[in-house]
Formats: sequence, structure tokens, C-alpha cells
Amino acid sequence: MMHCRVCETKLVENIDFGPMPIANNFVEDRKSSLVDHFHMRTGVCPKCFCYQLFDQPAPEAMFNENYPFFTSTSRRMVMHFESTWHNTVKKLARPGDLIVEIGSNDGSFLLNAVADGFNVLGIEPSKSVHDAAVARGIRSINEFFSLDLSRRLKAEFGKARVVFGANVICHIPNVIEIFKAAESLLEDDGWFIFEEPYILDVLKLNSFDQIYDEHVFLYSATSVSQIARTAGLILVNMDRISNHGGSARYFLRKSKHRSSDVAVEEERKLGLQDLETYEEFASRVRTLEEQIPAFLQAAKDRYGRIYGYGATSKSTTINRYCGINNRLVEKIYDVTPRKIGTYAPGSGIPVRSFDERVEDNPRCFVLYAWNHKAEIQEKEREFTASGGVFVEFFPAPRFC
Ligand code: JHZ
Ligand code: ZN
Repeated sequence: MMHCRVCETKLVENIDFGPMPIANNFVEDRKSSLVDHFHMRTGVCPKCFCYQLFDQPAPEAMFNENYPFFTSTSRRMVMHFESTWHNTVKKLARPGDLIVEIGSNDGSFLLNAVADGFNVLGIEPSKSVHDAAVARGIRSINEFFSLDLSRRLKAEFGKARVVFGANVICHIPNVIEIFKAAESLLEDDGWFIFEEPYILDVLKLNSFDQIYDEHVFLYSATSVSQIARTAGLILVNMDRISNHGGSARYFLRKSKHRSSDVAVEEERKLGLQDLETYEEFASRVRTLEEQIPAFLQAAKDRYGRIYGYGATSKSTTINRYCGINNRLVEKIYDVTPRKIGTYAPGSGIPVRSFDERVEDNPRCFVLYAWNHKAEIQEKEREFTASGGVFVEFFPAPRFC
């Protein structure tokens, strides 16, 4: 696909990452973990400035019964969704209203709405996490969101006061259909609210690891406001939040409401509507492609062995693009039962339980879960007090 998924203008190529595996393909067979699945290239639309992948694997290849990312593995993310419910979404709804979540994962957000007596519906195509939500008593539908599904839901459950999504809208290639589906599911005074990594923060931090198979788009107010218009919606507000190294939360309503171009105007001033901004980012990413493995090699020379902290989706892009394998990074520790005992995609680095660290006695961690730095540093006070160090990559590799 060489044309913008939103406005069909020819894309301007931005970064060529080369062959890539599926970022969350954590499997027990080392050989299959090394299989590449697609050629990862990004482009920017010169008309609507939607930043996107040229190609993406089929949705079913990414989101299925083996999907291993569970929202509840981060205590802070669980707290974040609790406060998102109480401080934002709940304030826009009345008890008894229907709250629909697209990509509801293990129910970490909807649990809060259930506890307050709201009517909830989760939509989750990945069976692994859908089952976890059902086990927690959340009404969840194991399907991809679509126009067809929204019609069926409306017939069965009525209209929704809020359609919410966290870290999911940027995963969906047929975005115009999804916006139309949200629009048709909403009450006239309803709200479509979603949040996810914000391209401005990615450009500022050089955090190219937010680019992987699942993230077919990296959005801005500029691009979201234009997609909204194609679907009978308008952007009424955008908030910046700190998750995932910097996210944006977009508030959309039906087009009879009043739109705001404050965020779009701010982005124009910051260069998000200039192609050079993206070209400069690409050139900084190419520098990191050299710097990251060199820095890790130096860290290994100094500390003997280095270990990964958090088998994130993001780590797949870093490892594959920078050619990092298990000769450089010994293993990656992770708390997720589904990831333990597997190999990290594209690198062959074993993923192991933190139980093994007592024996390994790591002195240097590669902070692949850098977006959870505060939570991890709090947990790892003893490690750092005893001289242990972390390596972080963005905006440039360093010890922290
Ligand atoms: P984390 C996922 O990306 C996938 P990932 C998805 N595509 C997306 O958009 C983002 O989330 C939002 C582990 N961990 O959150 C748990 C520890 O071991 O950075 C996770 O496996 N110890 C939907 O995968 C991983 O690290 C800890 O103390 O990049 C973190 O993954 C903590 C805090 C985490 O998301
Ligand atoms: Zn476009």
C-alpha cells in the first residue's frame, strides 16, 4: 500500500526498517520466533499528515488466541484506567448508560464502570485477553469492531453514551469504517474517546520503537480531525497524557457539536504539518540504529552480561532493526506468564521469569519497558542502590 489510507494521496516514504517479525509473536520454538513476516516501512501523507505503515500483516495474524499483552501487568496502567474512568469518562455519562470499549483487553478499564453500575460491553478480537475479561465478569464480544458489528450491537443493546478505546485505534487499518461504526453506535450527545501514543512525543523522544506491525498509524490532532470529518464526527478536544512515553487523548462528538482547532493549530506551529519534521526524525532514527548496538556492546564489556527488562512489543523493533541478539542480550525478564519460556521475536533472546534473576545476578538491565520507568525504578530501588544500572535508548542511549 503506497497511498494514504485516509485520503488516498501518495505517501512520502519516511523510514525503511527492513524485514520484521510480528512484534508480539512470543513463541516457544526459537526458529519460528526468528521468522520475518513483513517489510516494515513508514510513510507520511503530504496532504492529511497521517503517519502510517506501508504494509501491515493481516489482523488475524496479530490478534488471536495467542495475543500475550495483558493490560493488568502494569500496576500503574491499572491505576491510570481507574482514574480515566472516574475523572473523565464517568463524568460524561449517567448511571445505567451503555459504555462500549473497543479493544477492551482483560477488562482493566471496564471493571471500573461495572463497579459503578454502568452497562458495559467490551469488544476484543484476541481470545486470550477476551477470556481473561470474561473471567472477571465483563461482558465481552470476541470479534473485530466493524460497521456490521456496530449495527448488530445497536439492535441488541441500544446506543452507547461513550465509545472508548485505549491503545487500539492506531492498530486498525480501515480507520474510516471504524470511525463511522463508532458514530453510528453513539447517542446524539455521546462521546467517542480514545488515547494512544502521540506522534509529537515519538518525534521528540526519537522513540521509533512505537512503530511495529500493530501500530499501523501514529496519530495527531491534525490527522484525527480529518478522519473524524469523513465519518460525521468532529474533534472537540485533545489532552496530552504521560502514558507510553507520551500519549494523546482525543474527544470526538457528532458533527452537530462545536469543533475546536486549538490542538491542530498548536501542531502546525510545532511543525507536524511540515514534511521536513518527519525527514529529520528519520535521520535521527538512522543514527540510533548505529548507536544502540554500540552502546549495548560497551555496556556488556563493562558489566559482563546484560539482561532485558520487559519483553515489550516495542523491543521487537529495536532488536530486529539494530541487529541485537542473544549474544548481546542474555535474556529478557518479564512477569507475563504467556511470555515466560518463549523467545523474543526477531532476536532469539530467551524470555524468562524474574525468578531466575537471583541466580543470574544481573548488574545491567536494558530497559525495554522504558515507558514504565517510574514504576520499575520504584520496584528496583535495592538494585540501583547496590550499583545496578539501567540502559535507556531515548532520546539517545545512556545509563540511568
Ligand atoms: P508495555 C503493548 O505494547 C501492546 P508493549 C499494544 N500494541 C500497545 O499499543 C501498547 O501496549 C500500549 C512487562 N513488565 O506496556 C509486562 C514487567 O515484566 O510497555 C509487559 O510484557 N515488569 C497493545 O508490549 C511489558 O513489560 C514490570 O514491572 O510495548 C510491558 O509492555 C512492568 C511494569 C512490565 O507494552
Ligand atoms: Zn492522507
